[in-house]
Amino acid sequence: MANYPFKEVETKWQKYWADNDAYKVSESNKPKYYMLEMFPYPSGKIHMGHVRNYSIGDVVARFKKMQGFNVLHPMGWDAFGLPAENAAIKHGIHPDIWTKKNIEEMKQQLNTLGLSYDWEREVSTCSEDYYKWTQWLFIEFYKKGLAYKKESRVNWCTSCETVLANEQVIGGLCERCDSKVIKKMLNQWFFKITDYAEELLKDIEDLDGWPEKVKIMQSNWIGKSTGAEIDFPIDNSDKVLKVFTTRPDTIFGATYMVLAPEHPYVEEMVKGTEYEERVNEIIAKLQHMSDIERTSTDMEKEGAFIGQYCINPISGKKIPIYIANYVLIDYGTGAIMAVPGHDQRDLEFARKYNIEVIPVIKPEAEEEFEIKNEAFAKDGIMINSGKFNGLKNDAAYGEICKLLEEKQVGKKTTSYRLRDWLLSRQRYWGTPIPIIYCDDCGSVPVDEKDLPVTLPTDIKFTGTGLSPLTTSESFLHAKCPKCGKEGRRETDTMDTFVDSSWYFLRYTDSKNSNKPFDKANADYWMKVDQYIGGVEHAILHLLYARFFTKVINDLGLTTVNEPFENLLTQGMLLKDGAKMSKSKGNVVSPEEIIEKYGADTARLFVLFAAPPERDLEWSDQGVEGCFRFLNRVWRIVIEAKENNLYNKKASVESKNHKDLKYNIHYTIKRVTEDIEERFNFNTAISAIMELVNELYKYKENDEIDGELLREGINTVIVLLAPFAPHIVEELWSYSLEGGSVHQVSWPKYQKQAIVKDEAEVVIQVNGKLKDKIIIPTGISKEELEAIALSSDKIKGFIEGKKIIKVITVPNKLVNIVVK
Ligand code: ANZ
Ligand code: ZN
Repeated sequence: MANYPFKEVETKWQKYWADNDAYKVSESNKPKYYMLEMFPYPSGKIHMGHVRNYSIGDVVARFKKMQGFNVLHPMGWDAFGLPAENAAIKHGIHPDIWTKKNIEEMKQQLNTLGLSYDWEREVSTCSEDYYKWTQWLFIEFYKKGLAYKKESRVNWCTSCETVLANEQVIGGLCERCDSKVIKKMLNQWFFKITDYAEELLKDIEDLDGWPEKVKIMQSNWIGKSTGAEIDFPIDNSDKVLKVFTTRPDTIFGATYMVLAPEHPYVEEMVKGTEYEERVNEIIAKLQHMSDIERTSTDMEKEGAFIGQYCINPISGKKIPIYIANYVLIDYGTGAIMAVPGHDQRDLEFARKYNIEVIPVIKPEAEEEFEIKNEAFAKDGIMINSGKFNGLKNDAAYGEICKLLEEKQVGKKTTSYRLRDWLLSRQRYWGTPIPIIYCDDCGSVPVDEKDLPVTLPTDIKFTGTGLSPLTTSESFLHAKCPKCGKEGRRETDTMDTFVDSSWYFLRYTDSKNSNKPFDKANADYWMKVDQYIGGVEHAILHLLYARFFTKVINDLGLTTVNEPFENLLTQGMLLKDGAKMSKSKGNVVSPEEIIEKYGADTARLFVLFAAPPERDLEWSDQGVEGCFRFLNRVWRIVIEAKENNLYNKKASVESKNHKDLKYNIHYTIKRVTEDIEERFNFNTAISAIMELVNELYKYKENDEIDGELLREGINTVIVLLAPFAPHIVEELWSYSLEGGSVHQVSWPKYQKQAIVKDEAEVVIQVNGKLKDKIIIPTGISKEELEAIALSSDKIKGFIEGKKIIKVITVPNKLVNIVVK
């Protein structure tokens, strides 16, 4: 038989679904389920990673719908960003045109996959009716003091004259032109995400539906440390040096101080001294180094004495002040007390510059204790620490903090690694920041009635560090919303992570033209019940989305405080053991596979080849196998109808019927549990494959029960519906079952059908195991006892003895007590 005509089938049903608004949803009083996959950047073509991500989501959406939920399953476009701007510079196409064309193409490709999206809720972050509300939210943040502008150090390419993200600086050089990158102070917009650091951290605990590894990454990114801030007076000066330490218990071991080279005190202290030149040398060297490089443990420690001393506020000891490459300006206070006995980085530095090492904690068991090449970072007993000697160091920690507070030279404190979110970009293709500068009124947010601040089209791509928006005269000039005087617009646009931090809320009410979304709608649909995307978003996107959700909640716009109930991070797609990527040239295009085998096969393969979180190895044979399986399903349905198999009647109750009934219902149970509890789509699919094999065997029997065969075949069609949505529609309609199979209720297994009708019974004599027998279930106690007593093995043990009593547990055990 020829292969099934997947092309006609798939086109036919895609059209049917579109014509019938099959996936349109609205708010109702049914229980809801919000299924969301991370929206794509409209690069122009979908790749296999998209196919996998969206197929996983589609299975869940279709399954939940069949279970009776009101399912929201939307799709949209993360449509601002650099590639569109680069295409514009390179090919002279306007970013807007480039982006819209890509969206059209990708949407068409997504539709060939048969994904159950409600396209009426489509959002595109670059459209005015979306970014109007991104701007509106920015202003709400601004009013709450959560958006502010400050001077900050940025990576600056000296040739492109533009700001670079940390990832764009490779070994101190610009990724694009290999020119020197320096640090430069620029006035930039920030979101005050640090105000939410504690809440973002604490609430991770309640994210039960998130993978552990993502929760750990988020915690580490927030990076909470508890410790103390301590003031060290600078000798011969009225200044104090404030340090942050997690180890106030080691204060007697502080033998030098270190300032970050960029610390404002440094310049003041060395200006005009013999130390100035060396210090400048070190600072120059550090400009080409990322924070990650600077703090890595392999990094060669380097620094210099700067000619001044501090006084240890507890011991009174006078200690030298250094600068060093391993101390960062924007963590803690940008200065440390260095304790080489107990901190490895300090020890390496101290050895290099011959600075004294004083151990102040020793292991409990050792008498003689000396620091060699390794700092002692464990707990122990205090030494060389005046009146604290002999205490355990954790007790000393508390005592020393108390003393610091009494003397008013320090206090317990908490420090976070999380920095405020720098959102300014000197770019064109992004959401304009809705602020007007006025000589009299300062920064003034644009009035709500004047939103959106639209992107002008009369711009030039300057190729300098200035935002292209500075070249638009029509854009630049605006009246101050407060006093009406001529003002000047902000020309930076927003980081695209801002756009994607609230899109899941917009989907709940995507057409609203009066507000970002209606509270009732958002409250009905949120949280997202299942969110699926790549693990590369495990930190920033998810953290920013959580931050936005919390602020939006505090603004009273929703009741939810977290956006995503369950999170699944899907694995990578590999081919020949390597990640599928353009640069490796090992890409399999979805178009090619769909052309050759159809969308149902493509979907089935990516779902069958591995569980969703795991990496998936591409296999041509695997794809072939899935295609053959769908053909097998196709043929049995056709054959059953053509040969009138459903009308057959069996005259006897045979074991074959019973076994098939068992298999049908056991398969329903397995598939349901595999989808619902574990997302083990691979084992769910293989269970369906096994049932198909059983059906093929069954129909070859002399006697078949047509009704039962029909039940089996229909079960296959229904269970397969979430995975391969087109072929099942065709087969359902071919079998004249009526309506769309996607409207059918998900089947429930019958409990009796999967009760095994045999049981293994243990026979004991005086509590000791002597025999095991298989019996039909449901026989009476007396019958079971009689069978047990007549067992040949048992007879040997009880012969000539007196039976005192027989204890019987039906289907399980018979214990014969003898004397
Ligand atoms: C003295 C000390 C003794 C320290 C000791 C550690 C061990 P986390 O846990 O990451 O928060 N530190 C503080 N600010 C720094 C900066 N801007 N750049 C580099 N290092 C800095 O680390 C806190 C510890 O890292 C602080 O505690 C400080 O060194 C150092 F046995 O102070 B500690
Ligand atoms: Zn003004």
